[in-house]
Amino acid sequence: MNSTCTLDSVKTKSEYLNDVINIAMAKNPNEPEFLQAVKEVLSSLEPVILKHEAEYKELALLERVIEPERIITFRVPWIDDNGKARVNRGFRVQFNGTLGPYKGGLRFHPTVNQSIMKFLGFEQIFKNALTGLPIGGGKGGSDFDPKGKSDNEIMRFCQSFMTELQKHIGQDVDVPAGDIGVGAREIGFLFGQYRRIKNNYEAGVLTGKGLDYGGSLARKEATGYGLIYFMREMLKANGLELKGKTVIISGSGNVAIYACEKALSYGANVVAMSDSNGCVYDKDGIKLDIVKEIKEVKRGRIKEYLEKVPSAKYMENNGEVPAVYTIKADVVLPCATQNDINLSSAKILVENGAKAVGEGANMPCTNDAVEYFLKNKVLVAPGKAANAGGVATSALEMCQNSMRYFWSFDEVDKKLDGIMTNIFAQTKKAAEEYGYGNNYVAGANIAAFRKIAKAMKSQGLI
Ligand code: NDP
Ligand code: 2IT
Repeated sequence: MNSTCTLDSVKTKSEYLNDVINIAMAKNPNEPEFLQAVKEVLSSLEPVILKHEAEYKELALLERVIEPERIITFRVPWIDDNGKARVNRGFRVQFNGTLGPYKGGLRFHPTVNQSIMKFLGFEQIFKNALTGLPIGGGKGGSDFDPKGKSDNEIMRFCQSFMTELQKHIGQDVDVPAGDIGVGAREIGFLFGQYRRIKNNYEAGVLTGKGLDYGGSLARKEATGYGLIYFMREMLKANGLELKGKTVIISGSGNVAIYACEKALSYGANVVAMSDSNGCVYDKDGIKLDIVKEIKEVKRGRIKEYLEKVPSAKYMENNGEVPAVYTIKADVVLPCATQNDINLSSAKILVENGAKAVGEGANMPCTNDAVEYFLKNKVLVAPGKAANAGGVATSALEMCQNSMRYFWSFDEVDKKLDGIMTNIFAQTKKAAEEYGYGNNYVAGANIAAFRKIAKAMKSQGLI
């Protein structure tokens, strides 16, 4: 989705903070998603910055936080099934390596550009800090569109992409994983090419690997399950629970499917899921096995759900509010892409009685939509905290690879639950400490920023 971020300045009580936001806008005028993420994070840090203004200014800390350590862009040539030469653009943004090797997914989607790569890399720094695990922030991908491509085309593309990317990654340098359009199939092809070029079995160079060659049990489920663990904690802290709640989910990919699975296990009633064309509404409850078959096996469209459940309704997207957000729900889980919920969608959701929004996707709500939710007492679980279960479990995969050992599904799942519970606790504590009440959006930014700022200060001016 296109950013709806305006290029207006943000005014805070900190002159330093205002200056840095103005610098960001002047230096990145063509990067609306990146500026949106920067403004959202930095403006919520106001009380922290006011406390340490002189020190941070002297260290140029904020200027460094918003400047990637390195951006790599490269040409990805490949041959399609008709023998035609094609070219895509590849990216890797190595944003901040203070806490560990750069870590973050690869996105293959036609909308990928530098602004989107940078906003994702920026968010990843804070998300990874919240996990408490030793991982820095990075992101990558390509404007390659995997839709409609054969397995052979996907393989040829992945091999070409890795032929260049391998120069810049390594298990102690930068560890990519999946994101939109990149799942186990793509990670397999990427890993194979890396191994071939390096002549070295470096299992920890990629995560999200297949279970038969170094992948972690529960990594596939981790982002969606983690989102629901975070949601459980957030609801509990506010006297609510998932049991009996009506849930709508945007998307029907990896995050959406496993968020649905865990929400169902807590007794929620998930009534809708979507893809970029539209949504299915099944008031009797989504039958997840059918969605898995359509999406994980056939790589089909969500509309095909009706072939198995004719009583369900299909609603095509048209207009600025995606169809899924017109359905009444207590809990809303945007698990598709950025800026999926704009102010108009937020208004409809609030009018329909939404109590909580859990961001499974990265930055799925526009900044004005988040503000509207918070003003109307809707709880918001911010993506950089709520969807951190995926990258946290990736870090657990790296840990298992280093040990040349593996844990059972239950062991990984218990660790994941513990990590998400802890992320919520840190988020809540920071929000309360800085006078933000149950604004967990600000709480997550503050908890993460304090960790990064402290470590950056220790490592000197680099
Ligand atoms: P998948 O590729 O598995 O699924 C993406 C889903 O989102 C599909 O249903 C897709 O529909 C939909 N979607 C993608 N782009 C758009 C768009 N422009 N408009 C409407 N719908 C769209 O990706 P994931 O489930 O892995 O990722 C979903 C979100 O979660 C992303 O924001 C990602 O960054 C985030 N995330 C993923 C993690 C992971 O571990 N995988 C971890 C943390 C966050 P269609 O098929 O029609 O394109
Ligand atoms: O946005 C994300 O956190 C991911 N796509 C997962 C990254 C990872 O390294 O597992």
